[in-house]
Amino acid sequence: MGRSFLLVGATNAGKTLFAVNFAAYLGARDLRLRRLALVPSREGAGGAGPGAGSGVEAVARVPFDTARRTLVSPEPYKTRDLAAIDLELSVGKGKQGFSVVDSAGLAEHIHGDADVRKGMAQTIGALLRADVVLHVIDAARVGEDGPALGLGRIDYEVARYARLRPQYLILANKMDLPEADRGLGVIREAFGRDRVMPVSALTMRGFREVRAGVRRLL
Ligand SMILES: Nc1nc2c(ncn2[C@@H]2O[C@H](COP(=O)(O)OP(=O)(O)O)[C@@H](O)[C@H]2O)c(=O)[nH]1
Ligand SMILES: [Mg+2]
Repeated sequence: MGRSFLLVGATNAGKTLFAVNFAAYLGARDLRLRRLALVPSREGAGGAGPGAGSGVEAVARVPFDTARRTLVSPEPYKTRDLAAIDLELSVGKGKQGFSVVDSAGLAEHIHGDADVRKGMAQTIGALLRADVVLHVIDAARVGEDGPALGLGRIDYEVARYARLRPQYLILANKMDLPEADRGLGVIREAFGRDRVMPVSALTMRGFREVRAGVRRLL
């Protein structure tokens, strides 16, 4: 079954675009998507995958173009529930499977829509179980808003939970945008230089380093 890598972070940080383009980068033919139902894990460990006992709603194979068009959106809360993408990487002579789990974005306020609230609760549940947490932060927004406002309380909360997991990496995303360099500095200052990887989900910058990081953690 392999380990689960949970993508988590504020809404609009680029989690879904990262998931889709990283799968494409690893050479997958299409997106093998398992939508995970809102069923809590029975075992309570081993990630958010069905191996952990959570219910599976549906399995779909989605072409990358369709996924980018329909799943990625500037409008918040497009992703409302957990979706696992099954992937594999060559390791030595063989292949090792793993999954990248995309999650509903988190926000500070209590959202009016019950489905969105449920999605957030599910994300927090997954955060407490993930083998590896990939915390996605929009570095361009952090750069624009500056140190005081750029990092939302949500990112500090995610970091607090994520530090409890065995592995925790931060993807400083949108490095293709002009303000992102400054944002990267702020993020490193706040969360430590070692775990922060600069990436662009759009241009795939930094994907080689992420792949190397993932391979070490399989
Ligand atoms: N310029 C740029 N835009 C990005 C990048 N990653 C995501 N976006 C855009 O940011 C918006 C939110 O992306 P999405 O993946 O849906 O964010 P999510 O809510 O975290 O899943 C979309 O309009 C994406 O096209 C990136 O690396 N660079
Ligand atoms: Mg999303």
